[in-house]
Amino acid sequence: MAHTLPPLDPRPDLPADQVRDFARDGHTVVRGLATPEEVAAFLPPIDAMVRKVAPHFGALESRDTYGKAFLQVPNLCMHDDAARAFSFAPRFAKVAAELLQVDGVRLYHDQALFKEPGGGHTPWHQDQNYWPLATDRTITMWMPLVDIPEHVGSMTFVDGSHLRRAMGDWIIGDESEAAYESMRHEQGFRTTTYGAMKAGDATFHAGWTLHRAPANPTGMMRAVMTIILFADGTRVAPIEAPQQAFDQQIWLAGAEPGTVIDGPGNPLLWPV
Ligand SMILES: O=C(O)CCC(=O)C(=O)O
Repeated sequence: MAHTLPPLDPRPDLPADQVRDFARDGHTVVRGLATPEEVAAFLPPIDAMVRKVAPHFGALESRDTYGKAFLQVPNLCMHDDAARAFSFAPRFAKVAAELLQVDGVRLYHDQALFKEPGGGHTPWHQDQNYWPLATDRTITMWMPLVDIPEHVGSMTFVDGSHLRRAMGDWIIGDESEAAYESMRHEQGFRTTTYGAMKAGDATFHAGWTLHRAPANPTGMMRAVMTIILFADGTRVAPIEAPQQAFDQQIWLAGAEPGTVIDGPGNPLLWPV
């Protein structure tokens, strides 16, 4: 219940060189952004929500590559007080605003990404291919709620790829994996992974940063919560692909291109 949850209060500012490096690389890690005790308070309600809907995903073997990558459960904050306290946390939104170097950030949406035991790789993709947001000031916080060992691993990012913006128009799947993988060989991308992570560590990546994640060869559930935020003042972008029309309806309440995004589904999370 929300009243027993620890408050995720803001922390002091990030070091200036971390903000500078994020602008250059399009990704960073903040170790210990939440303490093990704090995460332990949020894991049970989030885990229960994911496990409740898990049967709807069907057997792992019957899914396509994207479906095998994780149980993707969006909008937890709209259905549960504890998830709302997590996803609306000023601590996380403040870090996002600092990294984006903007005065304020709004929620795009949250989602749990639980990679099951035996779950497949997450194909190379750029998130912002999905998002009709007329800004490059977008960011995802990706926080494991359990310790993730080296052989499960966290994401791999292509350094500086966010500066190229759209590198293709693939949505996530076998095609995006093959296309970006051959680009990687041809162009010799420099990549970074932060490897093993503790519960409460978090990576942040920009919406245009090209990334993937390895499969889960273990018997553990890779329980991860993500929060996607964008700069306050952002407008709806022209709709150029079917997945963007979907996002426009689901995450932006159908707001028309050119409209400033400020509806109740996209609350201002920083400053509070
Ligand atoms: O959790 C994963 O495997 C990938 C997550 C991801 O692609 C994202 O948060 O943008």
